Amino acid sequence: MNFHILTLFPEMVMGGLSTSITGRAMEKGIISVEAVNIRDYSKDKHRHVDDAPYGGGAGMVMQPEPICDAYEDLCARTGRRPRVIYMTPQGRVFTQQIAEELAREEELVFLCGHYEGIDERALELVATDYLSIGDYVLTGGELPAMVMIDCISRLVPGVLNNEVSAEVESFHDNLLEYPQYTRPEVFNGLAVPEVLLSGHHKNIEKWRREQSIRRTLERRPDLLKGANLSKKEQKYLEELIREQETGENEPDSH
Ligand code: 4GN
Repeated sequence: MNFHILTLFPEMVMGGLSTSITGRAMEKGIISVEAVNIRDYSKDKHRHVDDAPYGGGAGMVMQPEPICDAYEDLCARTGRRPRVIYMTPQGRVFTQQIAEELAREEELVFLCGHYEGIDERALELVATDYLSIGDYVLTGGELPAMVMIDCISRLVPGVLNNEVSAEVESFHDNLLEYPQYTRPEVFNGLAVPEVLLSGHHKNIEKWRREQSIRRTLERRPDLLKGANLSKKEQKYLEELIREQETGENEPDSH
C-alpha cells in the first residue's frame, strides 16, 4: 500500500508515521509513505501557496494551482489516478468499515488543508472522498491523515506481527475487546481473573467473549445491534440486560 500526503508540513506527518508499527512497516516495505510538499509546486518566487479570500473575510485560502500540479505530477509518477481523500469536519465520519474499504486500494492520496481551507475548485478537480475523524475542528488535515493512515496500515497483511489480531479486535464484529492482564498475578491487591491462569483454553475463550459482550453493553450499547451473537451468547446478553433492569447483583461486573 502506497500512501501519498499532500501537505505544507511534511516533517509532521513523516515524523509521526515513521515511529513504532507504521515505521517498521515502512522499513519492511509493506507500506510506503511519501509526503509531497505542496510548496514545492508554487510558481511564486516567494513560494507562496495561499492568498486572501475573494469576498473578504479572515485568514488565507490555499490556492488551487500548486495542489492540482502536485496531484498531476503524482499521477505521472505513479502512472495512476488514485483516490484523493480530503480531511474536513464536513466529511463522512471515518469508521473501521471505511478503513477496511480503503485498505483494498493500492495507492491513496491524502490532501491536507490549512488556514481557512482550500479553494473550492481544487477540491472539485481532485478530491474524491470527503472524510472526518469526528465532530471537532483542528488547525490542519495532517493529524486526521495520520489517524486514517495508521488505521488503514494495520489492516494491511504483514503490518501487525500478530496475524489474527487485526480481525479479532474491537469493532470487527461490533463487540469491544475483552480486558487484558499480564504479570504480576496480584497488583495492589487486585488479582488476575482465575480462569486466565487455568490453562483451560475453552473456558478462557468463553470468559473473554462474555467480557466483550458485558463491556459492549456497559460502554457502547449502540454497537450491539450489529453484533453477531450465537444463541447462547444472545441468552447471556438477555440475562445481563435483565440484571441491569432489576438492578440485581453484578457478580463479576469488572
Ligand atoms: C479535519 C480537518 C478537523 C477535521 C480539520 C476532522 C483542517 N479539522 N474532524 N481542519 O476530521 C480548514 C482547512 C479546516 C482544512 C481543515
